[in-house]
Amino acid sequence: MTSSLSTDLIRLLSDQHPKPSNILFQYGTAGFRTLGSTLDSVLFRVGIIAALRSKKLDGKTIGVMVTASHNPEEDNGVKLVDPRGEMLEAAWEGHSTTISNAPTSDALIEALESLIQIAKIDLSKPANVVYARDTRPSGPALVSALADGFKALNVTARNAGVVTTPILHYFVKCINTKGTKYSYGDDSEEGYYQKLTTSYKKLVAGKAVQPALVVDCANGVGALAGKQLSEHLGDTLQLVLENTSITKPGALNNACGADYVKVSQKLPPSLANVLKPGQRACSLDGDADRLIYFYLDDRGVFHMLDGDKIAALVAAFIIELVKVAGLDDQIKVGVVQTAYANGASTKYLQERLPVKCVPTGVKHLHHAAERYNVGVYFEANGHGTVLFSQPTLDTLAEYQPSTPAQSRAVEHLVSLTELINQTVGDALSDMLLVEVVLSHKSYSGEEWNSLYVDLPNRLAKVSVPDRNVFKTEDAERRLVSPPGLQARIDELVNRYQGGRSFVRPSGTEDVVRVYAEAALRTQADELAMRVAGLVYDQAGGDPSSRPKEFL
Ligand code: NG1
Ligand code: ZN
Repeated sequence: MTSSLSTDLIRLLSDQHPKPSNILFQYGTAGFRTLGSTLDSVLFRVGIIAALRSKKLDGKTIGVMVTASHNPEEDNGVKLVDPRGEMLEAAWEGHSTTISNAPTSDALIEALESLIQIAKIDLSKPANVVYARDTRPSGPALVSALADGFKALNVTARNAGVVTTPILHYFVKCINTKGTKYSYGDDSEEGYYQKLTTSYKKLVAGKAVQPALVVDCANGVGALAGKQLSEHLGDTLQLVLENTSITKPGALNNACGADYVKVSQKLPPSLANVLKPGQRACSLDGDADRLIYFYLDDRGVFHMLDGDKIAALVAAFIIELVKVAGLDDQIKVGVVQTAYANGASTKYLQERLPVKCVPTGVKHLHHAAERYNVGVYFEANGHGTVLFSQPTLDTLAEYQPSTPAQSRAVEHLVSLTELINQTVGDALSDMLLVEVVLSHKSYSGEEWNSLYVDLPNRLAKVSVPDRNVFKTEDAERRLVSPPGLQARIDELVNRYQGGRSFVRPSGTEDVVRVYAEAALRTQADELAMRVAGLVYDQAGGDPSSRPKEFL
């Protein structure tokens, strides 16, 4: 192992992956994400950054996932996964942004040398990386640019192929805990499906088999994973996999998938002749880390069960098990949400357990959830999971139940810790979790939906010249910049019954997002459009091209 960079090799390879001069890259809430055709240099550089991150952490395995999740097919992206299977440490987001923007190969080498100094990286340490991609057409070329980055730093890299984002996170945690007392599982796809389905089967043993579940795979990698999961489930749960065209150009996330359902609040048209009234269905997103449920009622009216409804369902179930187990003094359950959580869900949950609101972005939710014994975190868009703290896992392992009912409840809690992905939101794991609860409670979609009634809401996007002028506080619920805009939003909100609205710059797209809710559907829509109009004008949008719907 050398203790300095092989600058000649880096320069040679970097010259094959030049940075486009007109683009400024940014490592945002979910890594780099933009048009796939512009990302070649970023992928090469991320290969090097992953190597340095691994060296910094004494050769622990770092994950790299190539995906743009729910975004359109022509987009792509890349994010790094830290050794415990979690999102990259915040300081390295900044390092990654700096390195991705070095204009030339020489500037790149200079930026790398500066990071090595600042972060005190010992280059003689080994570098280990595991990487994967989703089904996007731009994936293979981007992965080969990534591999050139690995070559530049002599990385031991394992290609995990085409898998879901949460499976990649699972691999990272398995590899880094192998052979320790915290061993998380077998680092193979088979190991993942076995872990999920074995715990699922334990949890539903003795319960009536649920009617078939329709799964919208968003024409993405979830189609591959769904098929494997279905085979492992056997007849314990029948999955009807829809939108599985992973090679059809333009199909990914197009009029289907979790984001389509959540944002449009509609049934994917492709399911119109598939879904029967009363039947349960769910949509995954393009990399299968988001999950939204829905059903049609007897009159054929569409009802959506989003991340907030999943959080409410799951939190209540876990609290009940903890109580039956006789552990309610020792194990406290809490929920973490973002400002996008429906106001009705927040009210419902706050009446029952501690609830915390944090800024958008998985890392914020994950870290806040870690502070509870059992932390349930879900974004309204369907991304989320449940974290069990190590002391809670120890409590469950050591507990001596005094009755058969207590013993069964503890076994169920232990099985839940195996079923639920502890690294990141996982649509397939979450789907089995929901199915477990529905089966235990004998709930139909309609009964689950009646836990509380969602306030009508609308999410809108506004394109502005510079979204970075929008700055927020109070977990993104209020704007501090541009000055004066928040007061004008407040003034509008006050005119609507049950009104709430907030504005923040997106961390994954070049837009500003506007959210609004109100007591009535028409009012929520109107409030969202009026706030969007204010944002457009304040941000210096051209009056002649002001979107019609903002008028
Ligand atoms: P941005 O683009 O920062 O709003 C979106 C989602 C986040 C999160 C990330 C990562 C909304 C409103 N925002 O972030 O919750 O999922 O993408 O994919 O859903
Ligand atoms: Zn996703």
